[in-house]
Amino acid sequence: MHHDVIIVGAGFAGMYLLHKLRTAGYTAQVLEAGDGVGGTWYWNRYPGARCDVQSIDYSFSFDPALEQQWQWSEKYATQPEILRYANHVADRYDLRRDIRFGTRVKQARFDEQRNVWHIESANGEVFTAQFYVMATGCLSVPKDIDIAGAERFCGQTYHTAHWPHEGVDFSGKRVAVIGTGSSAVQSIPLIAAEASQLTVFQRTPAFSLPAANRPLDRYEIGAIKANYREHREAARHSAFGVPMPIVTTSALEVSAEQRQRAYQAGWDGGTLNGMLQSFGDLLLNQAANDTAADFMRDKIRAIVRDPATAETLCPYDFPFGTKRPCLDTRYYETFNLPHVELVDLRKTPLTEISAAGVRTSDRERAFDAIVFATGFDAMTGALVNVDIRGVDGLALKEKWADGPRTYLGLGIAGFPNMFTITGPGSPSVMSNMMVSIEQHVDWIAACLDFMRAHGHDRIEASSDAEAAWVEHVNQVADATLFPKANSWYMGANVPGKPRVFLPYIGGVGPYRQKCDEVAQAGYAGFRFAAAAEVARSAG
Ligand code: N01
Repeated sequence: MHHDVIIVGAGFAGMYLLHKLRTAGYTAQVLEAGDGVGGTWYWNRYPGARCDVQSIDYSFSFDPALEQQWQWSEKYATQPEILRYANHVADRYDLRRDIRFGTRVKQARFDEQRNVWHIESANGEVFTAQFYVMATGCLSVPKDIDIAGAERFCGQTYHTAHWPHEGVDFSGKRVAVIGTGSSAVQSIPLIAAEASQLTVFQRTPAFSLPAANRPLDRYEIGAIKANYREHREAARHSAFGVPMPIVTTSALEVSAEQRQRAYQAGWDGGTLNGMLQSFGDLLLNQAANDTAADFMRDKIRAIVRDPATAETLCPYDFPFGTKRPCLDTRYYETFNLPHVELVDLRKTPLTEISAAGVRTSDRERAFDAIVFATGFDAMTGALVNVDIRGVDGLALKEKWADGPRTYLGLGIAGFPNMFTITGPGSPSVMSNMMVSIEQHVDWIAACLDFMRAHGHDRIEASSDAEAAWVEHVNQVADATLFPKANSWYMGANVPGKPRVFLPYIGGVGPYRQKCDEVAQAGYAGFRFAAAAEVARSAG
């Protein structure tokens, strides 16, 4: 089956791209491994799963009628509500007729003679298209469980990213949670509410802020909707895709009392970036960052009653904000419950999973269920999991052996007519994904229109433009504290993965401006060709 565009993934990126392209008169087919739309919100159904970007921001802006009609019920929407929204979008724009569910893409190969992508699914179906777009998300491939013996365990095992659709009842069960990132921080309080005993195995403590979640009342929603267009525009030109005042003051140039007040306001505000953006240098200057980290550790000590447990929950070995902070609802408070235990894997490393439970260097603990909240092969995992072959049969996996190389996180030299949405080298996970998704989709659609208008059949990022962009992405990251952390932003959570800062931290607004300038300059840094020229040069 031939289409103008094959899109992989029916999350928010794939859905909006399908809608946008169809409206512009292209034929497009989405291939989706799951049985429903929603991407990350289809898979991550663990208890407590919510978005920690506010609902009013974590939603599409492309259709004013949609944003006026849809009613979010809470400041931070739950996974089921976001999934309902995704399904509403699919129905509203009649997307399902061009989405093939249960179709996992295995291989994609570019045919240079015909200027066409050949895409093969795991069940042997073959599709062809002029353009191939990976809308596969940044956190969609769970990291392999790198703990010996996991297959030996006789009880139930779960991964937060592949939670059973029917839910899990932990009542009366002895439960282990391994990991303390966002997925664990959200699920631990709810699992503790059901389980008879909960043991949390922590290797690296996270910094977590209270979400201060609450229902949205209709007056508040009305006020937002009255001003939605301006709000969206501000988001597009902001640092992280959410409108926020830009503070340039250093944390070190104000008094201790002023700092405390600013941090307290950030803590009380209940947003992911509020505290981080209370001063201009928290992500740039270690001494400034230390003041925020000290504030956070004091908060943990004030909440957690047992001093030894509190100290174990205090992060020390990375600057605040350089591993993604978490937003929680009663996470630290959960460790005050008598049936909740925290195991510090730095003191007693996890040696293996046994038939009965989890063995650490000092002892074995028996469980009925183990929850792996161990994270993802972020940003590149979903891209290299497909065997993608570009010019001269070059494999993407091979090209990226030392880390991903892209031009703007949109195009890759050697892979003509292929785009990535929120790919490595773009703001992606350093932003409100909805804003970045819409920006990439709009940019790609405008690029295809440009090609159609100019009779171009092929587009490819040049190696020079790609090299310059990779250098810029690294320079910007190196000016921050991010490289100090062993984070998934750095690829450091996956054994053997090259240590490279994966997203672009230059800001959503400046990045958008750069992409717009590239487009206005006739897609500077990309090379175009007509099919005839391609065939001649190949021959
Ligand atoms: O994964 P993570 P996540 N033995 O990588 C530990 C987004 N998200 O699924 O740090 C023992 O953050 C690991 O320890 P360490 C969000 O962007 C968003 O929680 O490697 N422990 C860590 O504690 C988030 O950042 C939302 O030492 C092991 C944990 O497992 C991203 O997804 C909600 C281990 C993994 O934490 C990933 O979050 C959820 C081992 N062998 C997620 N291997 C919202 O928007 C790993 N760990 C709300």
